[in-house]
Amino acid sequence: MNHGDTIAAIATATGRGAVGIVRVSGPQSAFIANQMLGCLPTPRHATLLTFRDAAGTPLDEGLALWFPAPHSYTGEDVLELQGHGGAIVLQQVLERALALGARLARPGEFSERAFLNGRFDLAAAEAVADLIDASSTAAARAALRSLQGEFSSQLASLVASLTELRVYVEAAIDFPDEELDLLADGAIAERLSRLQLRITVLGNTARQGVLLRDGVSVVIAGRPNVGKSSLFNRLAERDVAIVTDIAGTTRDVLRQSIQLDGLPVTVVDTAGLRRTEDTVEREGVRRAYAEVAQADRILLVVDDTCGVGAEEQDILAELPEALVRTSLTVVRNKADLSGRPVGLADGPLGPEVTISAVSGAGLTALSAHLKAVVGFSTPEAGEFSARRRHLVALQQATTHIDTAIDTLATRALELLAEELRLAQERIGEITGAVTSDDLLGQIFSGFCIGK
Ligand SMILES: Nc1nc2c(ncn2[C@@H]2O[C@H](COP(=O)(O)OP(=O)(O)O)[C@@H](O)[C@H]2O)c(=O)[nH]1
Ligand SMILES: [Mg+2]
Repeated sequence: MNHGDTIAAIATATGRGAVGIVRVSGPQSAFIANQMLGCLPTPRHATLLTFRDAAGTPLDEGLALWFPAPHSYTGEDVLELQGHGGAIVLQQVLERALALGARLARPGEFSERAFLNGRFDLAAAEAVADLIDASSTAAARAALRSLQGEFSSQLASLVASLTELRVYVEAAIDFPDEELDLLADGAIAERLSRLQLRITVLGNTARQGVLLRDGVSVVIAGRPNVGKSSLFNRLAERDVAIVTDIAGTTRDVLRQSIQLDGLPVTVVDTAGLRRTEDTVEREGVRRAYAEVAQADRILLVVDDTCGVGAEEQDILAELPEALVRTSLTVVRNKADLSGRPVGLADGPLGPEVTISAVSGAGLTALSAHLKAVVGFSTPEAGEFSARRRHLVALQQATTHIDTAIDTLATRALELLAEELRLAQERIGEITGAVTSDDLLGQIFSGFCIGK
């Protein structure tokens, strides 16, 4: 694909640095190189050259790299100028490239061109950004695997299976006389459920990738003085929040980013939930409820020497029922006083973890529980990064396959074909690849139509 214009940008981070890189991509790149460097550098070799302005005055000296199309990141002619990493010097080099006919690149435009030129698919392009934004080693490793095609290759194999199935079904529709009785031997049903299983497995791995990328938020809530801030400090592994035996100590919302075996978690400490006349504390309570409503997981801390009482029931009554049912863990704190054994148990409101925020007992069980409830397993080989939109698309694809399985019973081949097409389209949305022309090509080349 040919994008008429040439783009340029400073590719390194702003600020002082040992080196700074200006990147140019597009048809004008060779002209820009010749004008600035006085020559076109040998392809893919680092050449030490002087970068000059229009009058021939040196702007900087550094390595010039010339990547002729299509063997470059974008698939176009690319010039990379590695000079000194100063704001002014880089700006001058960039402006020279712009004066020579390039325009300033939009964010992500080099990667966008790489995708449009088929250098990688959409999922891999997204992984480029995820690798740069990775907030943990595990997340970075997963993004690199996606970038290298771990996710894409599995999607491609799903699409191949779907296409193959569609070829059969569409042929049966078009040539009923050929007696391609697909339904008789149950082969289609079996292939559909195998496919369904593969999408589900892929979705589960993708979910890990989403968790690694986005993390989860855990909000600590409860009435005053039960030990919320003490637990918060434990999880943060330092004294962030003020702990006293005075009710109403915490009024602001406090946040801390932590990691549980590579899972990024934002832990939120909140004001004790109670009715109060104090204006400041009341605002704290309002904010606390707002945080709880957005939490991936709520830790309702109770003082285990008192247990779950009327105050806790009042708090629960304020929360959406669905949230309580799906996202609540009761944390029984002060086990050192109550004498209850620490660890995970089932309770009337859902899971309960008994801990002592003061001694740290039960904290390991609490982290293990948190990882388990959000569906996070310790990163292992085969992991790749993914985004929520991928999960949504995979989920929609399974819905279409489900419907396809249902239509088998009615022998409505057109409906079956349509559901398969929609499932493939959803997966194609992940990779950015599917067009109906592709499919037609596949069908005609795979089947002997004239027969
Ligand atoms: N014995 C004991 N005391 C605790 C424990 N956790 C918190 N406390 C005490 O309970 C009081 C209130 O703690 P704090 O963390 O400020 O509670 P918050 O109001 O819920 O944030 C403080 O005096 C803490 O030292 C615990 O596990 N055991
Ligand atoms: Mg507190």
